[in-house]
Formats: sequence, structure tokens, C-alpha cells
Amino acid sequence: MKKFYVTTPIYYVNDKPHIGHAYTTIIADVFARYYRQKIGKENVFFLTGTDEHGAKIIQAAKKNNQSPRDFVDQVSNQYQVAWKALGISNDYFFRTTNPNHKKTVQDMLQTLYDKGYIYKSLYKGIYCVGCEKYLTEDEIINEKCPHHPTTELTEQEEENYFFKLRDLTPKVLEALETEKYRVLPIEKRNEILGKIRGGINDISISRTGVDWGIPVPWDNKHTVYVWVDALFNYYSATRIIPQKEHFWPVDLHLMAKDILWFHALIWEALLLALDKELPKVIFAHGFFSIDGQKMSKSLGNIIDPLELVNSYGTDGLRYLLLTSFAIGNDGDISLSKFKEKYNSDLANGIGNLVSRIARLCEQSKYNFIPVFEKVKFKLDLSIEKAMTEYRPDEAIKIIWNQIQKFDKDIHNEQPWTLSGEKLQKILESYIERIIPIAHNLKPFLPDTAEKIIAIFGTEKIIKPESLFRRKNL
Ligand code: ME8
Repeated sequence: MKKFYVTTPIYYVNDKPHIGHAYTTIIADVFARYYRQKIGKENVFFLTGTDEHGAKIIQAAKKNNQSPRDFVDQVSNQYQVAWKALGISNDYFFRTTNPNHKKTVQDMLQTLYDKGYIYKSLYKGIYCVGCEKYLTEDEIINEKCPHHPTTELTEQEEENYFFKLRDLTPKVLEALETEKYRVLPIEKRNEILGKIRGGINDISISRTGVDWGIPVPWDNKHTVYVWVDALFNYYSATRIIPQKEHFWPVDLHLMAKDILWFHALIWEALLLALDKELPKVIFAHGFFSIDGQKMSKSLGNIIDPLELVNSYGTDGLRYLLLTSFAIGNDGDISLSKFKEKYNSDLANGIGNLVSRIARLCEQSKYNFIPVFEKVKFKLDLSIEKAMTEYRPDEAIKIIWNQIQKFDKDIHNEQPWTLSGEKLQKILESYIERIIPIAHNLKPFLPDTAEKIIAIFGTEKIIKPESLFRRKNL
């Protein structure tokens, strides 16, 4: 692999970021950091950003008594601040209100129109502003959208421009079946295949009466449907940021299963119609609840990632989120167990191991510099395997098994009973062992990894302050 282009969804700015958004973004960050280590910094492009147009945003701005422009600037900034606090290393932060993006979207749409993929027709349907889409009958339960139970569903009838999705479906299906692009995990791929085979209708791609959006280039009474505007961000970024063109197509689109449909079918159809290369992998992770309950405003359990950073630190939160559940499945984030897990895996785990070795080195008063220089870093093969299988949760587990094993070995070897050459040898072997662990840890807990490398990369090793201070339960 010569280059790696990884994306998160661009998040709606109707509200500030929560830990659902943080979860996907941390995973994307892990992949970006991992590939920077593997194929070089300049060969990786990591994109995240915010989705700022549409009816949902107009509503939220109104509620806050702000103009859409001021409102989106403010919330988008909250995302950028949060990602800094979480150590997110995105190469660019995309905003759909960027004027250059407007040009890309209009160019793409005009091309589709000129190629005959777009037509005008009357549309009548039930619209969910929360999802920003028309719902099908089976998506409405007890007259509500199950994803947005407090949102009033509205019946809308308007003249829309339609995209000939149905005509393109056989081409998309063939591409998916022959793995020109992959949808993962496999169960999700099967769901998508089933849904496509069940028959697909054309989709409306413009709105009238939603003026916070990109005007349709040949008819400015319409604005571009917010999902089409948003999907193009992935392509737009490679056109509007200098020297990123060669990163197309995307190597890994990350998201949760809620928006897989847009990426696994509609996005592919748009690209096929435009004769563009398709993304390589679309990975949908599971949806999680908080302590067994769905996250929702009415339950008041929407968690701000910044609060968790305050409690557990950047790397602490990254660890706790990454290890909460198997990435491909739905799961539960058990906030009530965070403290316990923090103490056992971080304070008593890696934190204690590093302190222990550093203390022994300090007490020995040896000069360790040649050892550090001797250590050759190689990515661990089992970690490589887990990452190639899109299992960063497994990869971090492998590192933790190494940490536990290391701890046990020290316990058995009892280096504190040794002295002289024997002690020096054993301490050198520990340094040779902890440095590769730190290197492998870099994509996951970047600050901790750097701290460990700094502690053991000096001539006179000194026991540091605890990497993770124990919490009172
Ligand atoms: O859908 N569990 O934005 P959005 C796991 N703007 N992941 C979660 C989660 C949860 N409980 N809640 C949210 C949009 N997420 C569009 C995307 S892309 C061209 C346009 C994460 O703000 C997960 O990544 O609703 C999910 O797919 C995303 O937030 C939805 O973010």
C-alpha cells in the first residue's frame, strides 16, 4: 500500500460533539497514526469535519436565536476543540460551508445533469429532519422515526430533482459483489446486498424551501439535498486542498451502521455515474448505549467527551473507549466501570510496569544509553494482522497481553534480589522489551507512548511521576 486515505463522517453541527462522535474519530485516528508509522507520514491523509447545511441545522440555529452562519461557526469550532483535546491528528478539518466545496458540488451535479442522470418530478413523502431523509413505510414505527422519537414527522410534497439511483443499482451491485469496493463487517455487507437486491427507487436530491444549502447550479430555486452535499466532502477535500489529489480514492470510510446505507449504495452510485474510482473499504462499527441505555437528550445521558478527558486524560479516554466493546458489534459503554478499568489496566497496568522498571533502573545507577540505541523497532506481526482485519480493539488487547506477561515475568524473575552484571543484563532486557511496546502503543495512546520512549531513552533513567494516577473508587 503506497497511500492511505481515511475518513470519519462529517458530523452534524446541530449540537456539540458527544462520545459517539468521539468513538469513530478516535478509531480513525488510530488507523491514521498506524499507517503513518507503517508507510510514512506524507502518505497518509486523515479527514474529518462538519456537515453544516440543511433543515436540521436551520432548526437548531433558530432554537439558539442565532443565524445559521454564526451557529455553525460556533459548533464546528466546538468539534475542533474537542478533537484537539482527544489527540486527534486529522490532516484537515472539512466544513461543508467552505466556498470551495460549493464549487465541487455544483460541478459534480452539473455533470450528472448533463449526463442525463437527473430529472425533475413531484415528490410526496414523510420527512424526518433528524435523519434528513424521507422515510419509507417500514421505517416509521407508531407514526415516529425510531431514531428520533421526539421529532415531529412532516408530510411534504414538492417538486424535486431526482437521481436515477434505480438505473445505477445493477452497476453498484456488481461492484460490491466483485469486491471493487468492500463493505465490512461481513454481516453488514450481507444486509446491504439484501436490501439492494430487494429493489431500489430513485432518490430526491434537491429541496425547495431549504435555503441554507448549495444552490442547484441550473435552477437556484432548489438547494442540493444535504446528504449529497455531505457525501461529496470526501472527494471535494482532495480537490480543494493543495497536493491531495493523488489520495483519491478513499481507502477507509469509517462510520456507524446508522449511515452505512448512504455510503454503501448512494455514494457508490454517484461515483459510478461520474466515472470516479470507488472507495476501497466502507467499515461500519456498531452503535453503543451508555450503561445499558440509548443515548438521548431526554434521558440526559449524552456524554461530552471533554468531561471524560478531564477525568481520565486524553490517552485514558482513548483506551477506555477503544476497549469498551468489539468494534463490529453493537455494544455498551459502561461509564460506571470506567474508574475500575482505568485503575486496573492503566494505573496498575502500563503505569505500574513503567514505574517499576524505571525505579529499578534508577536505583541501579547504570548508564543505559547503548541499550536504547540498540533497540530496533518493528511493528508486531499480530498487531499488523489485527489492523489489517480492521480490529484496532484486538490490536490494543494484544499490547495489553504483552504488558501483563511482562509484569508476570518481572514478578517471577525478582530483579530486586539481583545485583552486579546479572542485574544490569536483566534491566537491559527490560528496556529492550518496553521500547517496542511503546512503539506499538503509539497509534493508540500516543502521549503515553512518547513518554515511555523519553523515560527509557536517556542515559540516567529516573522513575517518572505516575503515567496514570490511581483513582479512588
Ligand atoms: O450522520 N455509537 O452525522 P451525525 C456509535 N452528518 N457511533 C455513534 C453513536 C453511537 N451511539 N452516535 C453517533 C451524520 N455516532 C451525517 C454524516 S457523512 C458524509 C454525513 C457516530 O452527527 C457514528 O460515526 O449524526 C455515526 O455514524 C455518526 O456519529 C453520525 O453522526
